[in-house]
Amino acid sequence: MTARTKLQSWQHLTNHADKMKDEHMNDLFAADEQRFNRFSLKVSGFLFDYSKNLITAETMQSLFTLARDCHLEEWREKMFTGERINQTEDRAVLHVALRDRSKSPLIVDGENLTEMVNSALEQINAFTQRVRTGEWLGYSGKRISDVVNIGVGGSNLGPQMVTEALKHYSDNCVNVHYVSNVDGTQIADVLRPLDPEKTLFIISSKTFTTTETMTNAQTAMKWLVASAFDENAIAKHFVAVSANKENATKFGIKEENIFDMWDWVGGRFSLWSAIGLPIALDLGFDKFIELLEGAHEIDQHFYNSPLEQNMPVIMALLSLWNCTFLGSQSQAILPYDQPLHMLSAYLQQAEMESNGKSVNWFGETVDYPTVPSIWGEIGINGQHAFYQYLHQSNNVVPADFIGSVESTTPVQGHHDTLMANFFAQTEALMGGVNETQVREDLKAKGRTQEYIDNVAPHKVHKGNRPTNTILMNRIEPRSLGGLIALYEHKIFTQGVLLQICSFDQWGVELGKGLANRIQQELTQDDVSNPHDNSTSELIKHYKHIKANS
Ligand code: G6Q
Repeated sequence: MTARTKLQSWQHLTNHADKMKDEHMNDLFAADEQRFNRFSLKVSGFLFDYSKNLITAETMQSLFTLARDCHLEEWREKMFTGERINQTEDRAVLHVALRDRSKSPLIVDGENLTEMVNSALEQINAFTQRVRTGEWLGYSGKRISDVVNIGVGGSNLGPQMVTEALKHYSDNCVNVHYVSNVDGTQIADVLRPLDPEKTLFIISSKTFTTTETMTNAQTAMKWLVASAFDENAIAKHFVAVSANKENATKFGIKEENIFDMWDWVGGRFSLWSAIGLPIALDLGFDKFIELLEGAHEIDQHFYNSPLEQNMPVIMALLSLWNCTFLGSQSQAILPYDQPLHMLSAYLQQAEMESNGKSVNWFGETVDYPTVPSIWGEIGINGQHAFYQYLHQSNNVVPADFIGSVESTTPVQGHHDTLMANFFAQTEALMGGVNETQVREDLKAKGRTQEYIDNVAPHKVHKGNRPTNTILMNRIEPRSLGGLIALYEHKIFTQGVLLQICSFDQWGVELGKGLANRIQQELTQDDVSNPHDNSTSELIKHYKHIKANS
């Protein structure tokens, strides 16, 4: 047994889950008229309804007891005060400091992080203004019209998701593009319509060693120099965001064009740092600050609220309940706002890279499932595709439904149709339709008994499928900042509950190393490394076709 499974509260929840598996939410709703009030929360413009989970007051009480047994409040304090809670990399975890504009000093290892953050924000502000007002000019004296962010993973997904979500707030001073894939098709497609004289590149890489990003950056530099016929043009068209100034400078980026980031900011939590530069360029610095402020409001809520009233804590406890105790293996993220179309891809990285691990803080293999796989799509599109599985498959997939009262782009007659679906789906997933109802319905429609007997079993929806509803007023920089922060703190909380090191990513590092080794084999005839039979044959086939085509 591991430390977690030895806890009395954990064991109690295991037994309680066995009993709850026989319950149906329809009965729980019927027995309690106050169920919504009991299991919902309003914070900073977010309404969080978690009443459509297979829970009772006892379940929640037991989960809060478990959180206290796991010393969640103490871990929360450690994060906010800069203790080195990223154990395997021996680093503090302080993305919350990036959005704290209070100016009160935060001293970590003798350095005042608040000062560092504020001066980095000033640098972002000054640069953003120069580009957006046309003071920053390209090599031929033209103003910048297009910005291409080159980066991958944490140096791409956050800024791109936010740019997409807030594109209706852009004044189109500049057009922002993203290149993350080393497949040359992507950079070729992005660069084709662009004018090198008016294009600015941001090379975003915390380590400045990531092969995909370095390869794309080199291609971008060649593209620029082929037009400018002068390497001096690079200084006017390339900036970098990196914690590795030395590598960025060696690569050819001028020191004054490098924006700092720090080892206490994890890649997947970095959009609040200069990694968010494309967001500031697209929307203007003020809106970037609103995004940070929205996140800070939720940071304060998470830091100061008791566990029972704490939205991210409850989100994490429900995920633990549904997955670790009730056995669901995946979770769907289903935004109904079109602007949030990249949210599930973003959260997939945030949650799965953070907690998709099977060894605890002490290096022991855990004896419980950790986090579910995260997947999803825009809800309406999903309804006409995979919702069949959500309603009637054997696997229960808990889902987060995320929607807004107002559309960012109101078009007569659309939003109520969208939201009618939003509400209908969680109702159907919870309530289902039993066989008696199906038979009565078919009978009322005048179907024959034979038809009813054949079809009825196929039309039964068992329901009892857990969903959370997050209802916002509207997508805007502040609310989006808050929404992301809610999930970040959910992820932190899950890590503490599961005793998982949430802030490293050794699984990502392994792939990076292996690819570098194989790349030598693909590009040099005399290099051949030992591999398993399958990998050797695949490489052989690739090289053979390539050599003969
Ligand atoms: C995020 C991960 C990973 C990382 C990318 C890019 O938390 O560490 O997704 O962001 O591998 O790394 P660089 O920013 O160092 O290029």
